[in-house]
Amino acid sequence: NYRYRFAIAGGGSGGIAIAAKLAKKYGKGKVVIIEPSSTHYYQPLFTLVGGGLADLPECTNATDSLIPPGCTLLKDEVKEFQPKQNCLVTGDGHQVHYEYLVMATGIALNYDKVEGLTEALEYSDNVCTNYSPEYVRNTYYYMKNMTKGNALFTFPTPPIKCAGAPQKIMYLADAHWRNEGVRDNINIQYYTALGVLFGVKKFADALNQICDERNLTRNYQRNLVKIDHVKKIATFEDLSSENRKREDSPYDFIHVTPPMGPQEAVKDSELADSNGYVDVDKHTLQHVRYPNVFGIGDCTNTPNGKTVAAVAAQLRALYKNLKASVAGTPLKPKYDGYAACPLVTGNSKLILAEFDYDNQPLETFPFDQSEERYSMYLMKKYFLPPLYWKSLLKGTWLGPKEVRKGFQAVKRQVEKVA
Ligand code: FAD
Ligand code: UQ1
Repeated sequence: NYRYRFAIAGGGSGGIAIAAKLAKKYGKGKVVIIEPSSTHYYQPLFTLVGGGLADLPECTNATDSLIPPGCTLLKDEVKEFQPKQNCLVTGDGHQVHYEYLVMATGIALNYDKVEGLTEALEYSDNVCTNYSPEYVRNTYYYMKNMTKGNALFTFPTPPIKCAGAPQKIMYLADAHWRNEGVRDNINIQYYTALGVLFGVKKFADALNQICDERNLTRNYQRNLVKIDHVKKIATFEDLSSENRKREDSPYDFIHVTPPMGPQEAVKDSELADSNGYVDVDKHTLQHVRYPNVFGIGDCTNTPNGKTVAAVAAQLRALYKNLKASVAGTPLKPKYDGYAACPLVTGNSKLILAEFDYDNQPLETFPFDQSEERYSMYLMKKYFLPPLYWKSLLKGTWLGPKEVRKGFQAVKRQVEKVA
């Protein structure tokens, strides 16, 4: 049995970042991270790996090497949460008692919810997904082999992490096939369970225009339910029809975004809401029933875009509120729902969508971010990965709020002078 002041369930983006902050503040031996995986991935780069613009080692580090000084890693999964007893139980049967618990278990990828998908990813040479490190490299290989026919890109029923990723890879594939001179022989179809291309109108308008110009067909309210990789047929449910009519669509290449859901151990626990996600206040990130439990990242039920960018912004509010909770003072700092989605729209082009809980744009830079820019692509490829490894995971990057404020102040001054 173990006893720690702070237990962190999950050592992904959010778990490591908050552990770093807590260990710095409260000292050695107080924080335990419970994480089963020996490899940690910077998932935002998966899109570029799938597009042949980065390689997997750039997204990869050993979990051991990322554990902040003063923290302990328990290489195990949490099997059971017992919040009434301030305790959790691991897969190996250890009990971990805590004063405070931070939930950071992420979201589960449910490939098995689409009939035939697991087999198709394993055994076919044209069904791919950027969402998992074991498959992401295939995307580019299959893309390179594709010279004619139907190319499909899917988006499942939400919530999912990085809601832009299912279409980013379509833009990269389109660019690749144009470069190869085979684009005229390929029919590109985007199938989304949603009724819109993107949740924030300003950016959706820009993306729709790109799709129109590049002949990328959008099919709305279509949810992938089955893949027959022998016959090469994808089956979709029409969510707009009364009895969810099924439609078959033959493919020669398909990029699938798997359905996602809460982790098993969380879903069945007292920490979950009725949908299975960790039930926290969307502004303070404190659990609504257990005040010594907080949540960060993809595992919670806050209605923000599930991204690393959101994790960074949440870290600011979470850390301050945890400190207040320990000190017995009122919780104040509020998370505004900030999330960012760097929409790669070509080999060296990017629309940087940033927005809040109300799906209103919340842009950092003093220019129109809905325009495709090379500078923003360079930022995604060269600036954000080191920002992640060297700053977010060390607990020192709390999102671009201060940068945004700085630009706004300069803009006001310039306007005054002019
Ligand atoms: P994760 O980083 O996924 O970590 C969760 C951890 O919990 C994992 O290590 C897991 O092993 C562990 N865990 C799970 N169950 C248990 C358990 N029972 N006990 C203990 N540990 C457990 N974000 C952006 O900001 N920009 C992007 O451009 C972007 N692009 C993306 C593209 C792709 C293809 C993908 C897949 C993601 C992308 N994201 C992007 C999203 C981003 O990676 C996630 O939102 C972010 O990593 C969430 O952090 P997290 O800590 O909540 O979860
Ligand atoms: C960000 O902070 C972040 O987390 C480190 C991301 O995830 C990789 C992002 O994609 C973005 C866009 C941000 C926001 C950062 C800036 C400088 C606008």
